[in-house]
Amino acid sequence: MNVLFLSMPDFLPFIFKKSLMVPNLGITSVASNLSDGHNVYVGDLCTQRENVAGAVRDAVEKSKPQLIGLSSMTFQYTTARKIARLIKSIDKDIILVLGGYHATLVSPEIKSDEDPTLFDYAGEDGRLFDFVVRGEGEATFRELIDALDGGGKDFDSILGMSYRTNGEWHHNGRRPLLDVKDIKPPDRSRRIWKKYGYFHVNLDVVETSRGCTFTCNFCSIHHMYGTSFRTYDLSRVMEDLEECKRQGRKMVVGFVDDNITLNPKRLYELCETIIKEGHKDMLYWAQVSSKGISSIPELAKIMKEAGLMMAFLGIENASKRNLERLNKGDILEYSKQAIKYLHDANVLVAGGMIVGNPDDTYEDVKENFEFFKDQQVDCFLDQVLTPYPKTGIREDLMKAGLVTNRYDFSRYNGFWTNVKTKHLSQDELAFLRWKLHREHFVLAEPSPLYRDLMGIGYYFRLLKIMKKKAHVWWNTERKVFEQEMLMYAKENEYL
Ligand code: B12
Ligand code: SF4
Repeated sequence: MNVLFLSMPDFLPFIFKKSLMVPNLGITSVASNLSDGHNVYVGDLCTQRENVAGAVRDAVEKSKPQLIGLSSMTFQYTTARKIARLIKSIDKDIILVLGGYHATLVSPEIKSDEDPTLFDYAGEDGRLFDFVVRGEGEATFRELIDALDGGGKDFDSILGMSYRTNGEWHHNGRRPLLDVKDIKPPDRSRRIWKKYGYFHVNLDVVETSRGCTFTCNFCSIHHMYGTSFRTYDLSRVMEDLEECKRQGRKMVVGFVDDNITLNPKRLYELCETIIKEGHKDMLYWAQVSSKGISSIPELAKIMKEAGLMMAFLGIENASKRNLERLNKGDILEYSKQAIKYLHDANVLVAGGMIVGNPDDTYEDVKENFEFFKDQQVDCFLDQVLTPYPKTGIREDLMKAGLVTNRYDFSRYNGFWTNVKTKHLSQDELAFLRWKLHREHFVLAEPSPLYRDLMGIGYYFRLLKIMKKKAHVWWNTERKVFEQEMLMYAKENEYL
């Protein structure tokens, strides 16, 4: 059978279309775990943002698929639906399968009154798609392709799948989590477009574990993995790194684990193995927790030695009240310690910040930006609290009447403001966050570490800062804000 996978082009609107193209590991992994004998093609539409419709047509023409699998997060589903319509207009007989986070959230196991607004099985969504794969896709999708290929229609026994027959949808039971030993490593040679990267740097992604045992109430991963943590053998991780390296050119590898620091001793061992196996010639980034990094003082050092250049640290908030509300626990002191350890080891810190919590005032939001600046966080990843579907925080915010955009999920990416606080309207919050970001990050002096590590890049950044600053010489801040938002609003319109 000819099978094509496509991941969506939508990204964070403030990132230039051509600057950051991250491969989607989900579809590469599912594609690599099919039975032998199929022609499998993997296309990441983030590499084709300039002409998405043309790229889809081209991929369909060249690969002649009988079946196409689309991968989508919630904020990308509007685009996924448009691509599904386009595919059906090219050839109505192509079988369409939806998988990934959005598909997982529309599982019957986690029913909610809002379901038809996410995926309307009885409406157009239900007619466009033929199958929905919920949860981990490797085994479910393999069984589906085998069933279709064998000509059989015995879909009942395929766990984790919803399917349509004679216009009616059936939802099979949930599939238990896979034993990760059964998941074959991703085979990147199936990718049809290869220009991934961050500007001129080549970029790829690798996973060393799945899941997280923490219970932050703004996070969607629990519907995928519960509160479990499964790790791959280090030999499998090394094999995967080897494959990244074989693609040539200097490579930056992102570890996509939810929380690679959950077992700090294992992470230490992973770094030792990277060094021993000669893979420290690649550069790495990873998502880390404050507790994990601060638990072993030497951890950051060995991570740097193994090649880690940037850590995405989940600081989230400077207020203990807000950390409690996010079910994050009292991590403030751990965060300070983790930033210190990472900086001492010369690792850049990209700090996650969530503003727009229910009790936030102007001062509370400002306090967060000041905290990040005081701690010399190198890159601010400030987001507005987003009521992602079926999260605990969505329920809380709905009850409190603080969700201002309930159903336009295309705006659920942390950049757009979909809530208000008890003290700030949606518009005030959006403007405040934009203004403070400019004042404390864009217009601030970069941290000394950033300056050193960026080398010549630092001067490019200075130019960008000056250009941004210049805008407000002939315009009011409010005007510049409105112009920027109008520009960003068009960013994820591809078809
Ligand atoms: C790494 C990562 C990133 C990276 C790389 C993204 C990328 N291109 O892949 C970066 C940092 C860039 C990123 C950014 C964002 N991310 Co992110 N990210 C993740 C993370 C931690 C891991 C994703 C991953 O690679 N997992 C490993 C692979 C193997 O698993 P997978 O992708 O889930 O795929 C499996 C299944 O979903 C399924 N599947 C997936 N696609 C398909 C398709 C078919 C046809 C089938 C059958 C099955 C299938 O099978 C796969 C194998 O089992 C997840 C959390 C998580 N655990 O998944 C969040 C997550 C996906 N991100 C999320 C969000 C919100 C974002 C952002 C919008 C916002 C933000 N504030 O960061 C941006 C959006 C940018 C973008 N377009 O990617 C949310 C999505 C929530 C939702 N309801 O949609 C998640 C779940 C995190 C969370 N805390 O809730 N992200
Ligand atoms: S630590 Fe990260 S991955 Fe784990 S629950 Fe919290 S936000 Fe999700």
